[in-house]
Order: sequence, then structure tokens, then C-alpha cells
Amino acid sequence: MSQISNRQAKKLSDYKAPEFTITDVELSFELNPEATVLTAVYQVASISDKAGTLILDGQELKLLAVSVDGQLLHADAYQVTPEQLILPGIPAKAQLELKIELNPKANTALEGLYLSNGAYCTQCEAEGFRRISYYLDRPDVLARFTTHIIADDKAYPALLSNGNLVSSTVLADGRRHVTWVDPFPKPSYLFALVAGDFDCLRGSYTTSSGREVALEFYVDKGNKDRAQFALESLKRAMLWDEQTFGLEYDLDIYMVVAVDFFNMGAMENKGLNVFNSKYVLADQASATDTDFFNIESIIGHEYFHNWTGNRVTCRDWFQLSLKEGLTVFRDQQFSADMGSATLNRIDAVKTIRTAQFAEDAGPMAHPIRPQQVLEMNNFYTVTVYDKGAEVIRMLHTLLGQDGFRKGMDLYFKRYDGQAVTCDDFVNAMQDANGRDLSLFRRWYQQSGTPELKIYSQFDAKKREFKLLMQQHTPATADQEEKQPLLLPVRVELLCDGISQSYLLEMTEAQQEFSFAVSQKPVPVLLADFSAPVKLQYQYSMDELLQIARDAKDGVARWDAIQQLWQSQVKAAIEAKDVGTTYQLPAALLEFYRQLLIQPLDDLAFTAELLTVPAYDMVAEQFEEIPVQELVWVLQSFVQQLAEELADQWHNCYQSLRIEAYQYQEQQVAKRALRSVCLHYLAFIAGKDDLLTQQYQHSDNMTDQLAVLRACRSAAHPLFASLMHDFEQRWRDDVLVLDKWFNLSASYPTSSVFVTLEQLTAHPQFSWQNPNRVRAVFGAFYQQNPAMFHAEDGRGYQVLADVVLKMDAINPQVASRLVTPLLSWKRYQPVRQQQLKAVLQTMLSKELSNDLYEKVSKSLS
Ligand code: 0A1
Ligand code: ZN
Repeated sequence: MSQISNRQAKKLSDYKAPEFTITDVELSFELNPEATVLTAVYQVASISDKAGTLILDGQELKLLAVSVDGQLLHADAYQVTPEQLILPGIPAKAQLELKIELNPKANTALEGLYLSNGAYCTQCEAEGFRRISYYLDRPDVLARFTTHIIADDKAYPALLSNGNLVSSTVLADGRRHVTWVDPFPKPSYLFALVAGDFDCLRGSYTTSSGREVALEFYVDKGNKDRAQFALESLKRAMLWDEQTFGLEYDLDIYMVVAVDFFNMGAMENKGLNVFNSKYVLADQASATDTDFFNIESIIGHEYFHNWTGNRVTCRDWFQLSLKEGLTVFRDQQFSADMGSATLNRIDAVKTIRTAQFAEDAGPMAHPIRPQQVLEMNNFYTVTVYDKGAEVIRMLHTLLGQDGFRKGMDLYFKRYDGQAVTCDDFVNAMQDANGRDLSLFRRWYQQSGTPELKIYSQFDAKKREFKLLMQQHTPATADQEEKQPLLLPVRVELLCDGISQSYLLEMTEAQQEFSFAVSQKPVPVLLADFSAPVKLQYQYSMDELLQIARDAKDGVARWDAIQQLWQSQVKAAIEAKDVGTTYQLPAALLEFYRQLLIQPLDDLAFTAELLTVPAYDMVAEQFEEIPVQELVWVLQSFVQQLAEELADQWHNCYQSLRIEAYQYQEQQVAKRALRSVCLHYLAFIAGKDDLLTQQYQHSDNMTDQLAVLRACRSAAHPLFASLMHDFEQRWRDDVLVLDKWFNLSASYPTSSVFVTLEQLTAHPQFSWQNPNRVRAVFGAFYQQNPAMFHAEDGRGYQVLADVVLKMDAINPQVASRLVTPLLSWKRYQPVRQQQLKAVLQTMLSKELSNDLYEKVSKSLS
């Protein structure tokens, strides 16, 4: 574990421009698993043109030698601390040469240079380059990089880095020496190196101005066919960015490497993306429709970073949302254009309402531009990413598509090749549109979830309909005082089957809007989820059902059903009628019955409407989460729906004809609806044949997994035997086996505690591999609320033990896993005590900065 010399948080307000910069970097790596030797040559320049002390960042490095302008320095001419190399008396212009030894094999944190199944790879964002070399490891230092890699030619035929390959020669000793030059100045976090023996899938793309770009996907041997979809996705993303934003790719080659050991989803290193293999590899037998969808979206995301992140980068890490919020927004628009805009929007809304609202309500609450950070890796959050994207979306809503595009054009014109701030971005939007966005900027500095209360009044005489709106953001752990925000509120007024749309701009704490109407309308509020807020409005059940049927906006239709379910859950809990005795309203059952008899044209949307909200969605509505009651009520609702509409589920299921698998919109939709039907059918006795039939005879992973998921949720007797079969079939394919790990860990009975022990003893499980650890323990806390919150606190203890174990191996993974333990204030007193106890024990140990920041905040 890294040694912690101090735990000083950094503050945005302390930002200072660097005193030195580095203009050119030449790195030479002689690769060796336990003793890689790096020679790093930097052209250093003082900003003030004066000699001074150069302080470089560095961690866990073995420094072998230092020279300045060709003169080898004596050890007492510089100082090495656990986190810095301090070099006094550096001339205004100097050449610095460092020799460093690295041990990639011992690197289990997967930051810096490490080995993934024998292949060398790097991860430098946010502050990983300092684990490769001493450097000005901050995003506002942009340098041109040249990279030499020297390695055994047989064992590592692929030697890759950023930019273009300029030479490749075999040395007398049989090693190969390659040289890559990246002409675009970049911060160190975008550096990458990969060396290994891969299969390579090649393609090409001709840009709008006619340049030919080589596309290369490097994957584990034997997996080339599984990369085809990712390659096609990349081409679609390249074309989309040209057509939508006029942005063209800028190098001669774009490479993607898929590795199994990776802390996150993927990384946008210039010209050399490194991907978690689960976001590259897919075929119908091994991947689900959701996997295909995620691949297209993440391939798009990393590609879009080439402009929003790489060409224009962040001045400092507090500005992370500058690139991430914007790039998530761009990938969401891309996915919407490739498929269904409504379904994509529904997915984004779910993320905000579950994970992001929970983050705002917990000890790690922060604005999309955080003000204070101890460990940067802790701020790759759903707030910075997804709420950040919502903020960009609001700008898009306020300025319109053309206005937004003008702002983007100005942003690139002004800032290409620079490291800038979120304010610079808003300035470009403001100036391009001649619009004052000062109030809007509060979204960048204020954390928390605004609550928007709306009341309506209808005056029949005046034929006037009024909406009274109040906004209030409750205090968060990081910020007491809150101010009103600029909220774009999309409204539809439904009158006689006709819908009229408006975009209201709320700027004050309280505001009134009136509309001339012929009769009392039903208001559809916050259509398209036009602002990331919690809406409160007293709808009747009839109004909600009318919205679900008649609103123009699909998101609002879906949301009406969500609200209906939320009120049913509350009613069932308040009635203390937990269990099967609570009768779902006849109108709701009838709505479902009709949908099943005559599904909407959009089958995927129909599937969404027919799905009872998940536990985490419902839980977020409660200040104190009644865990067991929620689990129980949701389960009983599913059971009741299954039984009441048994014939309809069955008939609808049977009516959806099976075709040979293709990943194609209508087919995906059909499978989604079939899976929903199947899920309910698993809760009814006598459906074993149907379940077995689908599992045995389907030609794709989506349909097979649907059976396993349904059986898991219903704790169906078939589950054990089907899971056994699945494990036998896929035991040599770790990516697929992760699905089995996931299902095993989310089985909702107390047998899961023994299962968890068996899973970690499985030959394919490895504590060093984040995918495996997340497949087991991520699934346990995210998809098994009944057992994670087991009455005796066992679930908490299991997770706490894993977090501590992981902290010594990989602090980033540990710090993500600890999240569900932090929100102890949201639970009933007994659970609060259990959670606090495990957190206190944790805090008494020597923790990484990552874990310390979160645990200490949650207990303060
Ligand atoms: N920039 C990447 C995400 C990423 C962030 C940090 C990482 O390691 C600590 C790795 C990847 C993205 O947004 O895709
Ligand atoms: Zn990103």
C-alpha cells in the first residue's frame, strides 16, 4: 500500500499556475516484468524565464540517476520524498534526464505501468503518471511525447503508444525497438503504453475531409471475432461526431486495446484507448443486448473525448466535469440517435434518481465541480459524470440545438490545444448566443438535489390555469447554504387529448406561471426530466394514468407509471399491510392488462412500463429507508401482478415470435418484452417447462440470462441446476463467468453467505482482478438488498472485510466498494449501529487516502 505522508486535501481556491512547464518529453522503456528501466528526457522551461526549484510529482519510484543538461547530479544536489523529487537551481531552460526502475508485476493498484494477464499496460488518469516517472503530473502542463519501447520481439509483438509509429527495428539481441511520436501536446494523464501478444482486428475510416485512418483493435488471442461490433461502433461514432459537431479525427491511427485487469470502464489515451475487455468483446452467444449497447456507448464516449478532453483538456482536476459531463452528454446523444431517444433518456433518469440522488444525500455530496479533494480518484462520480451531463443538457435545452452547436464551435475555436475551466466552457456558450448565463453557473458550485414543489389552480371563469412553483435545495454534508437555481421546466398541458408544450425558466425560489386554456388541463410536469430535481405534485391516479396514455413525451409517460408505483409502495407500507393482502388498485391492473393484450408499437417502451421499479429507485424516495418492508412490498407486488395477469403474461410471451438473433432495434425490443413477461411467469407455479425451454433452446445470451435472472428473482427451484449447467458451459470464459458470479451473489436467501465464500474460492476468481471482485461483491450490495441488509448485520460485515482486504491490493476498487456502507444515516437505528461499528473499525486501521477520505467523512 502506498505510504501516506500527509492527508492534506487540495482546494480549488488554491489553484496556482505552474512555475515551470515541460514542452517535450522523450521516454525510453526497456520492458521487464520486475525491473523495467525508464529513461525520461524532458525539455523544461520556467514560465517566468528565471532559474528556480523544480518540484516533480512521483510515487513508489526507484530513482537510479538524475542529470541536468548532460551533467549527472550527485545525490545531495536534489531531494527525494515519498511524493516528490525536488531539484533546486534549475536554469530557465534545461534538459532534465531521469533514470527510473519500475516493477510492473508488483503493481496491483493498476495505476501507472502494470501487467494484465502478462501484457504491459498503463493507466495514468488522474495521477498515475507519477507512478511511471517523476513529472509535473497535472493537466495544465502539455508536452509533445516521443516514446521508445524496447522489448522481446517474440513475447511482445505489439509495442504501442500514443501518436504515430515512426520506426520499428530489431536489435542485435533479438529485442525490438519501436518509436512513437504524438504531435499533439498533451497532459501526462493521456499517456499510454501497451506491450503484448494480441490478435489484432483491423479496419479503416475515411474522414469527411478524405483522410484515411487505420483502426486497430488489440484483443486476447482467439477473440478477434468478438471485436467486430466494437469496430463498427467506432466507425459510427466517428461519422456521428463529424455530422453532429463537425469534429474530425486528427491522427493517422486509432487503437483500442482490451485488457481484463482494469479499474474502470475505459480510458481515452490519445490515439491508444485502453478498454476493460467487457466493453469491447461481444458476440451473440456470450453477450447480452445490454452488453452490445454498452459497448457502442463506451466506444463512443472514449472517441468523443478526443475533442472534449484531449484537444481541449482540463486546467485542474476540479474541472473534471468539463470533459466528463460534456462527453457523457455527447455519448448519450449518440446512443439516442443510434436507437430510441426515449429509452436512453429513461436510463439516464434512472441513474440520476438512484445513484446520483443518493450521493447528494450522503457524506460524499459534492458539486459537479468539487471544491475540495483528498484523493482525486474518489471524484470519478455519478455527480461529476451524470449530473454533469444533466447540466450540459440543460444548456442544450435553454439554448436549443443550434445555439448549443454555436457554443461548441466557439469553444473549440477559442480553446483548442489548451487546458481550461468549466467557466471557459460556459463563457463560450454565453458569448456565442449573446445570453447572460451567470445564474446558470450556480449549477457548478452548488451540490444537492433541488426539490421542486408545484401547485396548480384553475379558474374556470377566467379560463386560466396557473402553476405555482417553489424550489428549495436542502443542505448537504458539504454545504449548508443553498441558492435558487435556473431550472428549465418542460411542461405539457393535456386538454381533451390535445397536448400543448411549454418551456418554463424558473429563476427564483418561488414563481407563478399562467396559461390561457379552454378547460382544466392535466399538467405534465418536468417532461423529458428537463432538470435534475425531485418533483412534488399531487396527482390523482386517474391523472397519472391519463399522462401515461396521452402525454407526447415518452419519459413523462414512463414517469407517470413510476409515480404510481411509488405511491402504491408508500400506501402499502403505511397501511402496514405488508405482503399479499395489499390489493393493487383495479385501474392499475387494468392498465397493465390492456398493455399486455395490445402492446404499444414500441415493445421496449412497453416493457419499461410493465416493470415495477427496482428497490434502489423506490428506496431513494425515503429519508429513512425501510429496507425489509420495501423488499417485501416490491416482491409482493410482482407476485400479485404475476398471478392476477397470469394468462396475459403467458399469451404476450407466446405471441412474441423468436427469430435468429441479431442485435437490431426491433429484435432487442421484442426480447426485452419477452424477458419482462418471463420474469413474471417465473413467479407462477407450473412454468418450469417454459423456463427450461427458453434456457436450452435460445441462440443467444440475452434470452438465456433472462431465464437465470427470472429464476434468481423468484428464488425458483430450477435456479440451482440451471446455474450449474451455465458454469460448466462457460467455466473457461471469464467475461461470461462474471455473469454467473453476479447471479450467484444476488440470490436473495441467506444461503448466499456460504455462496460468497465458495465464489471467492472458485478457480476463476481473483482478488487482483477488479472485474471479478465487482461481479461478486458489487452484485451482492447492488442487487441483493434483502441479504446485504440482513437483520443480523452479516451483510455489512462481509462487505467491510472485503473492503479492507482490497484496500491493501487496490485502493480504488476498495473505495468504490465501500460506498453502500457510508450512508448509515439513512437507515433505522439498529442498522445505523451495525454500519457505524464496521466503519469505526475500518477507520482504526491504516487506510489508503482513497478509503480514508470516504470513511472519515461518513463518520464526521
Ligand atoms: N476518463 C475515463 C475514465 C477513467 C478515469 C480514471 C481511470 O483510472 C483511475 C480510468 C478511467 C473515462 O471517462 O472514460
Ligand atoms: Zn470520460
